[in-house]
Amino acid sequence: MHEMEITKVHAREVLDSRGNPTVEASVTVCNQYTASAIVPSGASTGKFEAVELRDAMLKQQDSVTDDTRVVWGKRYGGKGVLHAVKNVNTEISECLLGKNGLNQPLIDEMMIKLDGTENKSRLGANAILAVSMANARACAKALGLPLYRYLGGTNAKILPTPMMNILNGGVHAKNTIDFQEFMIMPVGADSFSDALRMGTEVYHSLKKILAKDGKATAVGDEGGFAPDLKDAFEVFDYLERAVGAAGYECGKDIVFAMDAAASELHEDNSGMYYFPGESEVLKRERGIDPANTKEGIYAGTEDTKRLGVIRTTEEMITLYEQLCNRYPIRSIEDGLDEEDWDGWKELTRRLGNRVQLVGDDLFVTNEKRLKQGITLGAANAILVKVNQIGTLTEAFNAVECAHRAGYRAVISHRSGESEDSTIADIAVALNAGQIKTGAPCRSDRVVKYNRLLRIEEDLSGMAFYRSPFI
Ligand code: 2PG
Ligand code: MG
Repeated sequence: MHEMEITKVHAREVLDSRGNPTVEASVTVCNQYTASAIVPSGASTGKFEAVELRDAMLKQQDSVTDDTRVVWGKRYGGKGVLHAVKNVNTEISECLLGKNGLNQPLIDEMMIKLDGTENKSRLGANAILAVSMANARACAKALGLPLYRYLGGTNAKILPTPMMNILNGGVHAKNTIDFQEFMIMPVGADSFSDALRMGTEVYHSLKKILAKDGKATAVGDEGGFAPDLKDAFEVFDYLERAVGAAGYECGKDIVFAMDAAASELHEDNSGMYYFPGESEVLKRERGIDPANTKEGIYAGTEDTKRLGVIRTTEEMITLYEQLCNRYPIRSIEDGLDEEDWDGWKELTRRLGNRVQLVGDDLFVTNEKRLKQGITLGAANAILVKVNQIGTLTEAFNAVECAHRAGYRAVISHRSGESEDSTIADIAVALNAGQIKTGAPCRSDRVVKYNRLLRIEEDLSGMAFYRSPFI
């Protein structure tokens, strides 16, 4: 069976975990096997990501009537994806009907060419990726193979170490924590199911400790708790307590990871990093109502003339060194801004031999940017988010490029997710060894963990789990 003719391509608008519209595509091969995939969506999106087409972006030259443009532009506050859906149901469908779905790289390339732009801004990366994923799923189904096996072949067997984001901050929560994600990695587990259990036990013990201290236990976008805490040191103190209370040893059973998402803190005009949460805590500690505060009345830095915790690149690197000296942090993602290449070089020089430094907004799953980083010696790992680049083939190429250069690859969700669990299969297919998919809370996160449990069972004793840091 060397041909899987694509006989139908269809898309629809569905909702993601934040209640925002997103694209779901269904692909049918051989008139018989239909599978669907849903595209995720980020909040702390990198400047260099492929374009997620939203209806508010409709232009005069786009092939819809003026009336439609107005109506679509208003739905869901402009966040509708009817234009991307239309692109799938017209141009993309016409282009792919009759083609061999088994030839995934060719299918992806045809869509890239059809789009014709550098960043998939004409048809939308959301339109293209939905079809790319649904096509792979349909072919796997037709062959009677689980997706991880279809994508990865016979050697796909490494179950990833989860990076579980149990404390949320930054743009994923409305609290005073400036860094976006604080994660635990159960590296001491013997299997994925064990790792998931350990991480989940720590999650529950953290909830108890926060509640006991009178802190909020409501959760952020990725299911982690989102209390008001002072700074990253206080967060890691809580994580250490939670690990201990759950009966585990920090640094041995469980290590820490964080995503600073520093591009969100970076100010292009000053070139520095502004910490609004830490600044807010400072104001509260001085007993002054921030609402009645005019910028500049407190002691800020001379450059900015306002109260605030502001750090230079050098100060950011020093902060990471201090954190890594104090806590068992093994991975830092987006420690610096997506355009601060010199800073990244210095960060890698100072911490790269003992900490995994992951480029997310820096690389945007884009082989070209990754190659630039490899040449410069910036970071030593890449975060892989399929919707940052827009096709499975390009995401896989980025992972292969990373591995060739001795960089690690972490397969990742977005903060806006759905019931789609494709990334769990991708992590195993590519033997990536690490997955970042939120807290063990909220079905949009848990669906990936549960899928990995099923894959582990499916591999019946051949599944392989080990710490990525040994
Ligand atoms: C990140 C992601 C996922 P977002 O920054 O790594 O955790 O967040 O999807 O909002 O970009
Ligand atoms: Mg990130």
